[in-house]
Amino acid sequence: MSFLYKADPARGAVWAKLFAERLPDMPFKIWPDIGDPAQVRYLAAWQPPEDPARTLPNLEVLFSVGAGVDQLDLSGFPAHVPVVRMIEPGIVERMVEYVTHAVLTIHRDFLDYAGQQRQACWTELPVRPAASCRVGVLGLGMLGTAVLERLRLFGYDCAGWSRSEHRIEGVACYAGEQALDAFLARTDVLVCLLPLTPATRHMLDARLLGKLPRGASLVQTGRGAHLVQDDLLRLLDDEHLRCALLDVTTPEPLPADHPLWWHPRVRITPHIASATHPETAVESVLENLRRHRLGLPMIGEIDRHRGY
Ligand code: NDP
Ligand code: OXD
Repeated sequence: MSFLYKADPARGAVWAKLFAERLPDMPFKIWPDIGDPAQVRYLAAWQPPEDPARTLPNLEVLFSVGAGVDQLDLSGFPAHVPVVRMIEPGIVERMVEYVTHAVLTIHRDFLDYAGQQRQACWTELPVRPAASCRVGVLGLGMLGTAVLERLRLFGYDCAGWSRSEHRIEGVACYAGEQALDAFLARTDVLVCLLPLTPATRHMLDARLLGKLPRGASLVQTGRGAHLVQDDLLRLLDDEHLRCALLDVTTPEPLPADHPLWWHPRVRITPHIASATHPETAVESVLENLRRHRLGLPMIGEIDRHRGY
């Protein structure tokens, strides 16, 4: 019985060391050195091998090395193979840092000041209290909830939107399609932390973004395909939207001549908002291996029909 890792090799080396210390009886393989494929019972991957049912005929669990699972082509995995996403504190904390920085950048006008600096311009802009800045997070899961809990401490007026009802102290929670317009109408900084599913693909289009108040901004930390990029450009040029901070795009990376790279009201980072922290990620996988062996539910198992 072996555990196969197929993702970033540098992180894989850390996983291998931790597995050797914590679970020495489990041979740990790093793709493409998979050993005997029939021995592979567990796979941790960002992108799984092609035709997994044939390549890894005895696979029992697929672990995503990320919090999202849309990057995994699950069509080749038999229905009995559970798919488990990454639930670990490191990925949560990195995302909280990123979104906090993004919201502060927008609220405290740092994009404007960067533009002013390029023109050697020294002009004070009015300082607005955090309470006057209405932040709205799409997605109230592991990441959206943690982000809102932190932003609330800065005094932002916080709200979130999800499919089902949630309760988060100090946060106005909206649920379902019927509540979306009201949520958007009270949002100055929209943060996307949704999973990419058929229901959320291209959801951030002109229709939805147009329901934000004039002068609102976007922080896009979900997946590139949530956003209709041409619609975003149009809304920025019309000054309906003030600015956009994009961590994810379509494609990744954008071609060098893509207008988003050069737009003065857009800031782009290369899908680094968060990442699993190998030490805590391995802890989480080891706990799930223990649960799987005992026949207990694993933490982070997704619903393959729902897509998250
Ligand atoms: P979770 O699965 O914990 O939460 C997803 C949330 O989205 C839930 O609140 C869910 O609602 C809501 N949701 C899903 N579909 C819909 C829908 N159709 N309408 C309304 N709400 C919906 O995910 P995480 O918080 O762990 O992660 C979210 C995403 O963040 C990941 O899928 C990934 O795409 C992205 N990500 C990006 C990273 C980056 O570096 N840029 C890093 C890590 C993740 P409900 O609670 O009702 O089910
Ligand atoms: C993830 C990511 O889903 O890094 O974990 O995007």
